[in-house]
Amino acid sequence: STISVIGLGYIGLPTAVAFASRHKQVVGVDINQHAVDTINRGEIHIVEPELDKAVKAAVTGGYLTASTTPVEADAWLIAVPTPFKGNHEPDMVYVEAAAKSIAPVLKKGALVILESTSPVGATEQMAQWLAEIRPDLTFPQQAGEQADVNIAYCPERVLPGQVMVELIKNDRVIGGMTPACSARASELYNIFLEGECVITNARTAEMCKLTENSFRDVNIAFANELSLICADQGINVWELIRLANRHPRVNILQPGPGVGGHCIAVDPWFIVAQNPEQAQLIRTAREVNDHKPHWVINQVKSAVADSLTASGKRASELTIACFGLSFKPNIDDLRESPAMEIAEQIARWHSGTTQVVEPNVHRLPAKLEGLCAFVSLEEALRSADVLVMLVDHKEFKAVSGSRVEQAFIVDTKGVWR
Ligand code: SAJ
Repeated sequence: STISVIGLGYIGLPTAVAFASRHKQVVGVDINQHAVDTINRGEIHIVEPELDKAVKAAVTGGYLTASTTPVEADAWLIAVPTPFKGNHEPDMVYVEAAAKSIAPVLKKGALVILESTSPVGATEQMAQWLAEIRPDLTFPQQAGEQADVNIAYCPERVLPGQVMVELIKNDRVIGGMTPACSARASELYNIFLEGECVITNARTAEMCKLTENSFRDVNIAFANELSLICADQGINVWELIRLANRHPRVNILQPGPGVGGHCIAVDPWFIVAQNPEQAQLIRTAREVNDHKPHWVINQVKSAVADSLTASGKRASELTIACFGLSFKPNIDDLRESPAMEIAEQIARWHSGTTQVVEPNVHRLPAKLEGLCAFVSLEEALRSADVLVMLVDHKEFKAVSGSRVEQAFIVDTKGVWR
């Protein structure tokens, strides 16, 4: 039996490889010719620990091939992006395109699984798109348990940086359109899954994915709000959280420069878009987290003012160093990173030098070219007047407090202060 994965990104490619590593025949499909060519050479176009070796083995073993056009398969998994539009409404164009591309090659007995983070009702919508193109087949919305094609929503929930482990170990929510659909989907994932398949319906599974990331967003917003309150009250928020977390039922997350990545900062909006009246807390959490970078920039401006007063320098003679660009520690992923946004805004505002230190990338991202100087950790610590700690990379944590004691510091991660 053949498995086809549509979308060979951060979720689709590791999933394709997981099946291939269990010696299943897998065809990965992506509209990006470069990605397809790279994978067919046994290489990867994204960064994720252990993924390179696994792809190489799957391709050289003959279990994984990539293509830009769908071919026949027994099971399909759709793992394409679901971004939001300008008004924070989910954009389903990629799911729609994926569904419409596989519809012509669907056959009786096929299983179609949607993995992309989606608004409630998306799986039913996808089933509708398939049914419109294939009136010769029956689908669960018409034929229930007797349908020719089984359809389920099974969200991914892997943590970037630990995908290869979490993909196998995490429990999986299986939302079939019928119990038969759920049973087929569970059977498929059990090919590689060590975690458990937990069965529900498609709508609950869709909401479950959105809920998981909204839960995290709300909790991070709580920590970020505390950091603003504590700054105003002259209290060290890191100490405060450490102390509060000694309570057996309190577990506060860590404040930071804001929330980045393409999941936590996006998915809660799907709930808000569908239930604007009810989703008060979820919307406010998004706003609190989105506001944090602007607050940090203002902190930097006042640290700069203090430094100018203390040193008697002119602004153009003053050097600001930003530590970290990625959206979380010890990775090289700069997408939707609040640290990037802060560094860029500071550099545009500041008339002197703005330095950037990012041990996980080799050179300055194009967006910051001509704006910032890309320097080593040592150089920044030696030459900068104002230090802006944005990402708690291990290299930064290793710097002893005494080396940074002299400078003016804005520390969004509580590493140095
Ligand atoms: N962050 C904080 N404080 C914290 C924890 C995180 O400010 O205490 C920030 C991070 O710096 C980062 C952002 O939040 O900017 C998100 O990072 P993350 O590590 O919480 O999550 P992601 O985006 O890498 O992955 C999340 C995970 N979801 C949950 O933990 C509920 C992952 O399991 C999902 O599969 C993934 O989203 C996804 O694809 O939806």
